[in-house]
Amino acid sequence: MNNKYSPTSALKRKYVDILKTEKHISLDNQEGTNMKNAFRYLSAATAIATTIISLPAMAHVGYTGRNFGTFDNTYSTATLSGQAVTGNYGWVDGTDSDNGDSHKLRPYRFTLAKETNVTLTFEQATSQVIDHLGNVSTSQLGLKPGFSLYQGLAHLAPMKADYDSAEISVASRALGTEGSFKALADWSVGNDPGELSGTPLPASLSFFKYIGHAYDGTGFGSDGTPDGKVSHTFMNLKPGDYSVFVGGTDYFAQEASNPDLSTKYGVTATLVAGVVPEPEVYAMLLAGLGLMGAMVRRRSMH
Ligand SMILES: [Ca+2]
Ligand SMILES: [Ca+2]
Repeated sequence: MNNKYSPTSALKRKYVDILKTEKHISLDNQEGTNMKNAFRYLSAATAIATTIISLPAMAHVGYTGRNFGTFDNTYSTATLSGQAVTGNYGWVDGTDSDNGDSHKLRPYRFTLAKETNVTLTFEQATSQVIDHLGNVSTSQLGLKPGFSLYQGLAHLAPMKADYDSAEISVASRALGTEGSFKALADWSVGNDPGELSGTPLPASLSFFKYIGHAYDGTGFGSDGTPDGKVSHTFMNLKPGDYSVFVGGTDYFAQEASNPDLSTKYGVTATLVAGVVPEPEVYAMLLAGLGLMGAMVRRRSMH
C-alpha cells in the first residue's frame, strides 16, 4: 500500500515514547465537554499508538471544488459531489485533547450576504476523485460523516495555503498535538511566508470560530441513525464567510493496523439556505393580506 503517512514501526515506537507522558497528562487535563468525555476512557495505549499516524501533513487547506457559493435569505439549495475524505476518522480525531490533522478532512465554504438559516447535509457516496497529483480513482462507500461549522476562511490564493505542519501552525498549538484541527472549539492554522509582486507576505494564522457540529452514528450526541448521512440546521447565521470541515467519525479507524487508513471515502454535500415556507404559513400570509386589504378598503370608504 502506498501510504505516505505511516511511519516505520521503529520511528513509531520512538514517537510513542516521546508522546506517552504528554498523552497521559493531556487526557487527564482535558475540558469536560460531553463529546470529549465520550472519548476520555479510550485505552491510552491505543490513543498513543495512533497519535503519530497523521504527524506529517502533506495536503494543504483549500476549497477547490467545495465552494457552495453566496446565499441570502431566499430559499436556495446547492449540491457538491465528486469529493472524498481520506480515512474514516478525521473529524472525530479532532474531538480529543491532542487535536486532529486537517488533511484527513475536507473543508467546504459558503458566504452569506444576509442573515439566514442554513441546513448542511453530508452523505456517503462513491465518487471519482482526483488527488493533488492529478491521479483519478474511485472512492469507497462507508463514510461515517461528521462535520463542524465555523466562521472564517483559510488563506486563499495568492496567499500560500494553510497546513498543520507549517512553522506558525506548530508554534500556535500545544506541544505533542497531532494537528491543528479542533472539531468542538475555535482553532487556527497558518501558512508559510510568501510574496506578492515582489512584496514579502509574512506567515499568518487563519482563525476558525466554532459555531456547531453534527455527526452520524449511535453514540452520545450523534444523530442516532447510523446511515452514512448527517444533517443539521443552523438558525440565523450572520452575514459573512463560513468554513465547514467534514471527516469520518470512527475513532478506532486511526489505528495503524487499519488497512483503510488512506482509503478515500466519497461524500456528497448539500446546502439549503433560507427559510422554506410551510403551506400553512402561505395560507396565513394570504389570509392576512386579504384581511388587511379588506380593512384598507373599509377605512377608505368611511
Ligand atoms: Ca486526536
Ligand atoms: Ca445519520
